[in-house]
Amino acid sequence: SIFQDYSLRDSKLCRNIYDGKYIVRPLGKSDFDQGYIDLLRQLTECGTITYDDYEKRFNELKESSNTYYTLIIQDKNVDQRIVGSATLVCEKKFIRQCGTRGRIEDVVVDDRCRGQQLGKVLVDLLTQFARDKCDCYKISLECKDHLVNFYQKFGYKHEDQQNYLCRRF
Ligand code: 16G
Repeated sequence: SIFQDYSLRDSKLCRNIYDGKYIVRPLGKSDFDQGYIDLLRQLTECGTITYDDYEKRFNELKESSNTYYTLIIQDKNVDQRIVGSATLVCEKKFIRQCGTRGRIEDVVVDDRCRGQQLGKVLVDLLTQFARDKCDCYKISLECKDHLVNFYQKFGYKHEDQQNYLCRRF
């Protein structure tokens, strides 16, 4: 997985987090019980998800090897709660010399833990990983207007003549 061949502990960004009150690590099955889905509800609707639903989807994602990389931040003190999460999805293509395109998805930080740069740690780590380990030729993301400034700090920008279109069902 990501985090076996990518030493999070070596990352300067993560050092404070390891020494302090948080742990950054890949999502695990037991995170269901630590409030992972409730954290995602702060981003969008999740419906009713039982442990069986969660485990089934977790296994499906894992079986798609080298594709889904979810990082979580866990509070070491407050009930071992999951307080941050973000996912990198790597899409393999024929174009760009059989290249790989990355997408940053489902970035969420608990309302109660704002202002501690937890979102920055997640986005930085996944962005570096996408570039250095997955060899992505580009990474993209979609976000609300008020978050454009936040993502621009990591080098994400609007591209000329590229629009985000969406059809909902
Ligand atoms: C945001 C998220 C996207 C997520 C979507 C959920 C980031 C960078 N973007 O656009 O990943 O899937 O919200 O909203 O985290 P939806 O439920 O309306 O699709």
